[in-house]
Amino acid sequence: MTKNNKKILSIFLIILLILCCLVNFGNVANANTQDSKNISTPVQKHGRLKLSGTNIIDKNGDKFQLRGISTHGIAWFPQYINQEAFNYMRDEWKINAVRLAMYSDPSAGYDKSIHEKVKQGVKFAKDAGLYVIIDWHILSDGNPNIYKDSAIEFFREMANSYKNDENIIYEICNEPNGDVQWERDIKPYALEVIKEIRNIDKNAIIVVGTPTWSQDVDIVAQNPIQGYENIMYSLHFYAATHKDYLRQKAQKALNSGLPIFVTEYGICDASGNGNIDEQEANVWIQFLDDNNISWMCWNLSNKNESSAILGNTGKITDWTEEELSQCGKWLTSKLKSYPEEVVVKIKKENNIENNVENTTEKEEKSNEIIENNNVDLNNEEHNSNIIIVISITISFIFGLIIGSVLTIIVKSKK
Ligand code: IDC
Repeated sequence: MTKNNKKILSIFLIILLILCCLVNFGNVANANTQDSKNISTPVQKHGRLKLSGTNIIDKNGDKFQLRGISTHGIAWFPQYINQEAFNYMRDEWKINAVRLAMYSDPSAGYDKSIHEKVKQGVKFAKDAGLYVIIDWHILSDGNPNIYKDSAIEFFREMANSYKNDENIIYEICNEPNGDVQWERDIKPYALEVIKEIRNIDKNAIIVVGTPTWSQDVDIVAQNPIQGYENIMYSLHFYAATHKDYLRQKAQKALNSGLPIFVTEYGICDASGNGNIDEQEANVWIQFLDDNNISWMCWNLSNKNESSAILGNTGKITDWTEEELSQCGKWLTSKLKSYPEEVVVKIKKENNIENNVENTTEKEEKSNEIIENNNVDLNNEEHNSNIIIVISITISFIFGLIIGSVLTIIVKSKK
């Protein structure tokens, strides 16, 4: 072998070695990024929800509590329906659901064209992996039968669009009020609308409003809807107005087996404004947690009223603590106090223990999950170091073999 040939052979070998290493490093790095993209959203983790007794359970059969925020009327505050805001509230505040409040009375902004806004909101919720409540927000139109035909048309359209989605919840009449009774007015309305939805969407949870601005769950419990699965009933409270007597009504309904969903509550008075009662609000949340009742807080807007969670800011996402109202500060700290929605990699799901009964236990379990997760992450780092060392060794041996073969070929040709 000439000196020149030896030189060429050495350079070739070095390049080959570097290439082998690069390919192997590439694979390792790729595997790592894929892994960190594997973060699960609430819907990925919990999948399709259904009812078991008074509890919502997730795809694994575990008790599940939805916690989130309701928009204000989407005709008045459409700007907060945006992807960044939904992602932000999921990541920073740990919500797992949003409620899209579409007032049904034309005097409150209803028009068929607003359906598109709802659909936009549903898409953002889906892309964020959040559950979404589609709320036919009756209020000034206290009897749901007033706009029943529009309601049926609306829910047919929604059900046709979302019958295969796992994150949809239909709320068919926000707050019946005035001269409206369960058996005479609301139940017949609900039976008709539920039939229309169920013709198309066989599974999704449907929430039915209850008399007296969705407070009389105890009355409904005496004669609930039969013949359909996954039907829940709404209970609404405003903590500075509604106190123990309303919890007692709720307890009575629960005792009779009525599944309750707090699709709206405030920590101020029932006008949506006025005094805030944090102490009473905390008692309420404890009651809801103790009974695994899902809850959605009113409202995502910067309106100058105490139920709005934003202060005087024009921002439509990425809010800082200072930009929140008193209600917003209370709510976000409450949401963040739940450990369950800690983002856990999908493959770690099996570590999560099921059916955790109370908050202390919940916290312990969650710390366990975080610890397990940290141990797993450390293991992962350790494993990938081993992989890198093995890769280099294999590349080196591979290079040596090819080098030797080439040397033999070159020598034999001489
Ligand atoms: C309130 C809004 C307020 C608006 C009013 C009338 O906070 O800005 O002017 O509606 O549209 C409910 C209703 C909910 C109310 C809220 C506070 O579901 O629409 O929002 N509230 O009054 N039930 C009890 C209280």
